[in-house]
Amino acid sequence: MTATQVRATCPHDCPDTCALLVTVENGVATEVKGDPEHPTTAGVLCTKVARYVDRTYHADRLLYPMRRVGRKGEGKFERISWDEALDTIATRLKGIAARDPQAILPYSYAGTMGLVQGDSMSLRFFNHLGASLLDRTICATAGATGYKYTIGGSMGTDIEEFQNAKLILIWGGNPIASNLHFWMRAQEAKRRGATLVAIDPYRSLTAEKCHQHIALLPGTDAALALGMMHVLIQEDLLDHDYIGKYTLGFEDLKARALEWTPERTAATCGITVEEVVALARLYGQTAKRGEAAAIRMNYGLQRVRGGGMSVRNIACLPALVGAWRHPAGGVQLSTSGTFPTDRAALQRPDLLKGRSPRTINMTTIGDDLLKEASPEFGPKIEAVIVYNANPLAIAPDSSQVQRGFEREDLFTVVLEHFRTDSADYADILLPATTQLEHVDAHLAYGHLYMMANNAAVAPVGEAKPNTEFFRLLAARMGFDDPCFSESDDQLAAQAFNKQDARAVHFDWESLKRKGWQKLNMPAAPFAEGGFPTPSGKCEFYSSTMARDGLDPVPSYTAPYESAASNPELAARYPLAMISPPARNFLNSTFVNVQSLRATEGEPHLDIHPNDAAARGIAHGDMARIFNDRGSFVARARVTDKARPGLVVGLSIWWKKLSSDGKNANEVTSQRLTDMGRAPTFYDTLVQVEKTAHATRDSTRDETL
Ligand SMILES: Nc1nc2c(c(=O)[nH]1)N[C@H]1C(S)=C(S)[C@@H](COP(=O)(O)OP(=O)(O)OC[C@H]3O[C@@H](n4cnc5c(=O)[nH]c(N)nc54)[C@H](O)[C@@H]3O)O[C@H]1N2
Ligand SMILES: Nc1nc2c(c(=O)[nH]1)N[C@H]1C(S)=C(S)[C@@H](COP(=O)(O)OP(=O)(O)OC[C@H]3O[C@@H](n4cnc5c(=O)[nH]c(N)nc54)[C@H](O)[C@@H]3O)O[C@H]1N2
Ligand code: SF4
Ligand SMILES: [Mo]
Repeated sequence: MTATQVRATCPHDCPDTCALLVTVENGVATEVKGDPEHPTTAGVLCTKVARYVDRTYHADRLLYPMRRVGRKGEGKFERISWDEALDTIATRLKGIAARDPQAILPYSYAGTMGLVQGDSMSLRFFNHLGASLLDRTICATAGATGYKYTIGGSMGTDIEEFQNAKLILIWGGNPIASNLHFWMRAQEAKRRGATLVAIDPYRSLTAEKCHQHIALLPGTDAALALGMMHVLIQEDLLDHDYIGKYTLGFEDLKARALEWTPERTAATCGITVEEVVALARLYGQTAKRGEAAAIRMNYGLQRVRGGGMSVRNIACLPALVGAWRHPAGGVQLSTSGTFPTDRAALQRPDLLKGRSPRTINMTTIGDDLLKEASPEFGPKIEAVIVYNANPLAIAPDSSQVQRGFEREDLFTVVLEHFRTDSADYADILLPATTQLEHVDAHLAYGHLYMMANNAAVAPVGEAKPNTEFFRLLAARMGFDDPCFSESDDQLAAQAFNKQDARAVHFDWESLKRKGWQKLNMPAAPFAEGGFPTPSGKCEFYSSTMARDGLDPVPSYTAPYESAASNPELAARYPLAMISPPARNFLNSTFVNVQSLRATEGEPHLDIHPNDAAARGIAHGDMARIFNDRGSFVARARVTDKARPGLVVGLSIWWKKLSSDGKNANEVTSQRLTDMGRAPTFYDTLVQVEKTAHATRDSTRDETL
C-alpha cells in the first residue's frame, strides 16, 4: 500500500484558511492534518476539519442528481441522470430568460471560500445570462464598509505579529471557536506578559480566558469607542505627531468625542464608569510607553443596526494613540483586501455587455422571494440556483424565507454535499464535490498567504465541482464564449494579479507544489500613514461618508430593538438575543456530522439566573424563545455567562436536526445595518418562557 501526501487548503469560512496535508492511500483520503511548516497553521487544525475525512465519506453525501417527488420541504427525491438534470434546468431557465433573465437569481455564499469553486465560472454564467446580481451581504459588509471609510481597505495588523503585543483587545470575537490560530498567538503574547481584554456581552470561551472581560450591551460598541476617545483626549494619551501627519479631521472627532463622557458611555453600554476609564487608560498608556497595543476586531459587533459605525469608531483608535507605529500594534478586522485578487478575470463582468441587472440582497431573500413584479422591484423571482449556501438555515426571519422557497411556481436548483434544510426545497438537487475532490486557489481573511488546493481524490459518486456544473449548463444553454471551456487550473492561474507588487511572485504551478506563498507586505503597513483612503490618511472625518448620506464623524446609533430605541417593543420582548457560532459547527456546516453534533448536544439557550428565575425556568428546562416574527425552542442553561437581559443561542443548527424543526433565525429580522446593507442577527429582542416541548435525542444518528 502506498500512501501519498497531497497539499490542500481548508475551504471553510474561517479567517485561518489552514494549510492541509491530506494522506491518500489507494485513492482514498485517510487523514487530514495541518501543515506544520505553514507559519499560521503550525500543524494544528480545529476539531471540525480534523474530521474532514468523516465529512467527505459521510454516509449521507449526495452521490447523484435527484428530482423532487414530494412536497417542497418534505425531502423526497428520486435519482435522475446528469443529462436529465441539465436538460431540465436548461429548458426551465431558457423559458424564464426569454421573458426576463433577471427573474433568475443565484444564491451563494461561502460554503467554500475558494476563488474558483466560489464565484468564477458561476458568475461568468450568470453574467452572460443577464440574471439578477446577488448582493453578498450576509456576513461582513457592514464592518468592511465602516473600515473602508476610515482605513481605506480590508488590511491591518499581520496575525504573525500579535504574539509581540503587550495589550490585545479582543473586540466582538470569540477566537477560541472562530479564529483558533489567532488565539494561539494571543496566548503566546499572554505568556510573554501581555494583557488580554475581551469586549463581548457574553462570557464566551474566549472571554473566560482573558484577563478582563467587559460585558457591554449588544450593539453599543460605537459608544464605548467614543467614550474611550473622550478619556484619551481628556488625559492626553494621544500621539500628536501621528495625528498631525497621518490623520484627517481630528478637531471634528474631538468635538464629537467630548460629548461622550464616561458617565454617558457607561449608561449607554450598560457597564461601569470605571470600566470605560480603565480600558481607555490601559490602551492609551500602553501605546504611550511605546509598546504594542493591538485590537483584534471581529464580526460579533457588526450584526446590529449601528454595526458599520461601530467598526469605524474602533478603527479610529490606533491612529489616535499611534499604535500603528508598531508592527504588533494597530487593528486587524480582515486581511482580505490585502490580496490583489483578479475578480474581473475570474468572473468576467464584461459578459454583461452593458446590461445592468437589478441586485437582490441575500439578507432579504425572505421578503424578496414573496414580492410580485413591480416597476421598483422588477420581475418576480422565478428561479433560484443555490450553491455554497444554506439559506433556509442561515438567513434571517426564517419562516418568511421558508414561505418563499415553498412557492409552487418557484424553480429551485441546489448544489450541495448533503441534504440540508435548503436542499429539501430543491426541484433539482445536485451532488457537489468537496475540497478533497476539486482544485482551488484561496486568499485568507486572517493571514497573508496565497493558498493552493490540489484535488486529493476522485469525486465521490457522480459529484461534480461547481465550475463543472456551470460549464455543462452553459453548453446546454448554447453559450459558446471560449471562457466557458477554461479548466479549473486555468481559472486558478488567474486568481491573483501579478501586476500588483504584492503578488508579483504568484505562479499557479509553483503555488500548487508549495501549497502557500506569503504576499509581499511591509511589517507595519501604516507606521508612516499611507492609508488607502481618498486623502491617504486615517479619516476621522470622511467626506465619502458625507456624500453617501452618513454622519461623516464617528457617532452612535442605538440598536433597532432595545429599551433605548423602542421601549414599547422592549416591554413586550425584554431580552436581547444573540446567536453566535457554536464551536463545533461552521455556520450550518458540520451540524450533520454526528460526532460534532453530539459535542454540542442540542440547541441551548444561555440565560442569566435572574432572568431565568423571573420566568420560573430551571437549568435543563425547555424554553420557548419568541417575538412577533416567530419562535423556536432550546434547552435552557442557567448561567451568568449571559449578562442580565441577554440570552445566547449558539448556532447555526439545521432546523431539521432540532426538536421543533426550527432554529434561532426564526426570531431574527431582515432589517439592515447602517452601512453595507448587512443583516442585524444580533439586534433582536425576544421573550422566553418555559415550555413542555419534548426534545429528540440529538445523539441519534440521522438518516438524511
Ligand atoms: N467554529 C466556528 N468558527 C467560525 C464560524 C462558525 O460558525 N463556527 N463562522 C465563521 C464566520 S462565517 C464568521 S463571520 C466568523 C464569526 O466569528 P466572530 O467574528 O468571532 O463573530 P461571532 O461569533 O459572530 O461573535 C463573536 C462574539 O461576539 C459577541 N457579540 C455579539 N454581539 C456583540 C456586540 O454587539 N458587541 C460585541 N462587542 N460583541 C458581540 C458574541 O457574544 C461572540 O462571543 O467566524 C468564522 N469561524
Ligand atoms: N442566527 C445567525 N445566523 C447567521 C449567523 C449567525 O451568527 N447567527 N452568521 C451569518 C454568517 S457570518 C454567515 S457567513 C452565514 C453563512 O451562511 P452560508 O455561507 O450559507 O454557510 P453554511 O451554512 O455553512 O452553508 C454553506 C453550504 O455550502 C455547502 N458547500 C460547501 N462547499 C461546497 C461546494 O464546493 N459546492 C457546493 N455546491 N456547496 C458547498 C455546505 O455543504 C453548506 O451546506 O450565516 C449567517 N447566519
Ligand atoms: S475551519 Fe478554520 S481553524 Fe478549522 S481547519 Fe479550517 S481554517 Fe483552520
Ligand atoms: Mo460569516
